[in-house]
Amino acid sequence: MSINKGTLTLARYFDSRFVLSRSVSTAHGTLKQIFPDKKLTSHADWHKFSVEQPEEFWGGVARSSLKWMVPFQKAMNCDMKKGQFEWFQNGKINASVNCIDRHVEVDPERIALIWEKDEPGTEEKITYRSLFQMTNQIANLLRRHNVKKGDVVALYMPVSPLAVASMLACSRIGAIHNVIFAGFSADAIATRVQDCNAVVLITADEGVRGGKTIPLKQTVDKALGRCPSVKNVFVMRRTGAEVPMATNHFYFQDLMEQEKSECAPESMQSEDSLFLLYTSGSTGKPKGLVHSTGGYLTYAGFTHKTAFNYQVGDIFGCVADIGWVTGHTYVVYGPLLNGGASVLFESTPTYPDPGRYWETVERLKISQFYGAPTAIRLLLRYEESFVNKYDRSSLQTLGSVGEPINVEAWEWFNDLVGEGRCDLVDTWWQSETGGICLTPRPSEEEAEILPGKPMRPMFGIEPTLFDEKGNVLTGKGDLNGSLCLKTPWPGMARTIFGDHERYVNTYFKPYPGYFFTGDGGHRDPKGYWQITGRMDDVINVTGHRLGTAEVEDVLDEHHDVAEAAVVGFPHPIKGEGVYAYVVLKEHVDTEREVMLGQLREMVKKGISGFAVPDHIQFCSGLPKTRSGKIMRRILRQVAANNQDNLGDISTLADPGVVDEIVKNHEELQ
Ligand code: 6R9
Repeated sequence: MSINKGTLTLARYFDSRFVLSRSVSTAHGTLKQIFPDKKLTSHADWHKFSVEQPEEFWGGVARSSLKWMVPFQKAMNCDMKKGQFEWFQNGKINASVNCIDRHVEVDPERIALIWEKDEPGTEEKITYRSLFQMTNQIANLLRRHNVKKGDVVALYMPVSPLAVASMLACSRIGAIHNVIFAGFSADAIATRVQDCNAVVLITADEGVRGGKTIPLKQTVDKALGRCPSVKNVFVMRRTGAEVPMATNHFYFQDLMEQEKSECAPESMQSEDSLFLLYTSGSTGKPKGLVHSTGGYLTYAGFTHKTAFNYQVGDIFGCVADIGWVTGHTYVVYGPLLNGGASVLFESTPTYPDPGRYWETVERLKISQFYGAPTAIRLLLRYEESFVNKYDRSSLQTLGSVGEPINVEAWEWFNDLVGEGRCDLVDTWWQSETGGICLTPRPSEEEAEILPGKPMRPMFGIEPTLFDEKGNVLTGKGDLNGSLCLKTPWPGMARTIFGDHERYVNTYFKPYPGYFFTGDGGHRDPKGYWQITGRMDDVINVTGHRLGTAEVEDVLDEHHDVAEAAVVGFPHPIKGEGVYAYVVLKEHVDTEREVMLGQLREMVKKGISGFAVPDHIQFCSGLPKTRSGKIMRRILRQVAANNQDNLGDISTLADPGVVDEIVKNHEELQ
């Protein structure tokens, strides 16, 4: 039986949820409502329609799912060759109105956010009415401090309702938010703030994670000297710790209280920027990806609803930090656009013990649980009782994101956590794509879901593989190649802040007419998709993207280091670990252990703890081609303990360095 829960009151829905069965084909039900004249029945037909007529498809979705202040005239005007995209031309819209006001009008007491704080059992629930109030107060506060449409506001905050309200407050007044992950170092904050010229920085006295406090304000203070664009700093009280305050630093909540709880929303062009988010690329400097308003919102809301079969009344539990794109799209924008209740998870998977996720599922009655494979791989090492002792009957869909999920982790998640009765969706996407692009659901009701593969394209997405020569791979066999996307979709990033040329060169030049993802892909004879890993010098450590060049740049700064090369290697929990090869200058007599400590500390200070190399190997030279290019392939093989399989090394300028590297590596093990 298929029911439309949107027509039930919340109370009735909660009474009836375990009696009524859910239909996995809700996505198709939604599409039938949007396009009543289309006589399409199969998933394949709907998908074909979405990629062959993207203008009609996305126009219909955007019109029916969002509130427009001025309706758009033309749904799309895109040129994949030039990397130019315009969605919902001349339409005017405000993100905060769509995420909050619409729901306050119909059901102000509905829960919008559940703040799952670090200490279990201390959660706070925030209604749409109170989210509206907080957001409007912050919006007024920002305006009072001269923040204007188009200005950038940087956030360095713990996962919290005030962080969400700050993001939405920016959108209310047309400012662009730039959330910086609250685990990044002062140097990383400074680089990002300098790049985007943020005028305000919002932070907290301290963060709290896993029973420990994190000195956020102190870290910000170390960065501020290098951030002349920042005129004011607002400090949220999270722990109440005493922190130094300069004359332009203000306690956030104190000032908010003095503001009115209504603020007229700015009417934004669909293409105006909603946010910036920095992500690692294959060169040292992180890229500030820019996301649009109308297009991003359309894609965030639609993919959240369809990939997870989200329906009003469900409690959506995405445990990602808001500092990553997953937090933006599936903690904040997706759930709120759909009038949902979203969990803000402040803690860690093992605090106070490895049962934390499942205890939270039981206590909050989470319906969709969305997390990262690295956490699953960590948890599956503990006894099953950490899962079994909690009631998980509220769970309907499980999701995985951030890196490939290996079969063992998939099976543990699916069979033990989900008791084999939930859909487990391995979702592939990127900061660049704005939302999920490959996912087993939506699909035909009862369609098979196989372990460890995102399997199927989202509506509007047309994955394509290329071989090394730049030819499209076709045929029904097993295909491996460079993964590109053919049809434009509204959620894609529009540019790299301040460097449109880098955007075009990175994503649209490698395969003209296609968006290049940077990932390798595999398509099996049944047509199911799988990701084989990055094709560039980006590695994935505990689900965090890290450019090897970023780490190299930091190591190179050490006065005794002549050269460094960093590669990833397979790591049982982190997915990939960081392996650094370091060549010291001549006549360096610093002790090895001291040097190791200094290098590790530099990476922690320069980037963040997760970037610190697991192994640092000193060597007298790096394997290079005659033209001076480092042969990373060899370094990767050695780091992965595959030294017997180095392939052709005849093109090296000095093959002798390889013997030394292999020997030293073996001694390190
Ligand atoms: C959403 C997010 C993007 C990169 C991406 C790919 C890897 C993400 C994956 C996956 C295999 C999945 N990735 N999801 N690999 N299977 N389900 O993670 O964005 O931080 O930008 O990272 O992560 O390599 O290119 P982002």
